[in-house]
Amino acid sequence: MIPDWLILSEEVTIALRERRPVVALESTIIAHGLPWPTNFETAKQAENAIRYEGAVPATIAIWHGKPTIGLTTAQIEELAKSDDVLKASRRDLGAVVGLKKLAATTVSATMALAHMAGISVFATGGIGGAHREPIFDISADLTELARTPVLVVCAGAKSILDLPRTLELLETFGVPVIGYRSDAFPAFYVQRSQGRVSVRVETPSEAAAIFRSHVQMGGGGAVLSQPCPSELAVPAEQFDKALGEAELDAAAEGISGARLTPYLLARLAELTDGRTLAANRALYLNNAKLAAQVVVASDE
Ligand code: PSU
Ligand code: MN
Repeated sequence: MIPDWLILSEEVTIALRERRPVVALESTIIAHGLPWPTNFETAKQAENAIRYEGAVPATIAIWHGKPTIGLTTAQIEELAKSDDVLKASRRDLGAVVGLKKLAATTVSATMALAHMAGISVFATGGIGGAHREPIFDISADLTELARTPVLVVCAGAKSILDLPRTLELLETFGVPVIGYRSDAFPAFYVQRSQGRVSVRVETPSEAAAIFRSHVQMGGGGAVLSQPCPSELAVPAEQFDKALGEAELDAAAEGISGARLTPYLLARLAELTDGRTLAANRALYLNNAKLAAQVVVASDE
């Protein structure tokens, strides 16, 4: 049963009732991850990519206190344009709903709401994880993956993070990292990290089969990773240099907590003349398409 406080669009309600494939999308990438108007264009393109594969997109946010599954184009545009949208991770859901706020949901909060609505596949750009030293900051995306049975399709974890630590935490939490046609754990804008996925697949239906078995045996979430398309991936040396500078800027400006990831992403876009932005867009659309293929394959 879907709880009555959860608002589902008519299209999503019908699709779920008829057991048609549905893919969840988050809204932090729209409100805080990408700048206007790239955010709005990319959000619409992600939805179109999902439809093209025969699935229904469900973009999720907290709309003035109402957890909403399946935003309208006008709502997506408002999130994309507005400067005062809150960023809600798992711990913030009670606060933004209780106080009737407008909030974008991160991977952790989107997973939680998607699961409550009965949606089990979700596409994003890159998940959060453990930040690099000396910062102590571990994304709630990891703990949500540990407990909520949703498959998160992504280009690995963000390249701004400590990826070996992030992978170790995923293993500790019992989260399978399924590599789509690649053994390497991708690094978001950068094609690959030194880390390895826990299992590799060649087809969407293999990924669906692993996820189904994982959940059957009491598992929580899983990651399905695919590298950024090679034409647009940022070379590792260029990325590392820009990140070094962005980290110094963040420290100098005293940026921490929920503001850190959006700050670093925006600063990196400036420092790379928009290369990280083009990579983010391409990898996100690629993930939306793969997520739809997996959910379509799960029904077969
Ligand atoms: N993927 C992107 N851009 C983003 C995000 C993911 O391509 O902005 C967001 C997701 O919502 C993810 C969040 O949950 O970044 C991580 O934030 P934090 O590190 O504060 O947990
Ligand atoms: Mn954090």
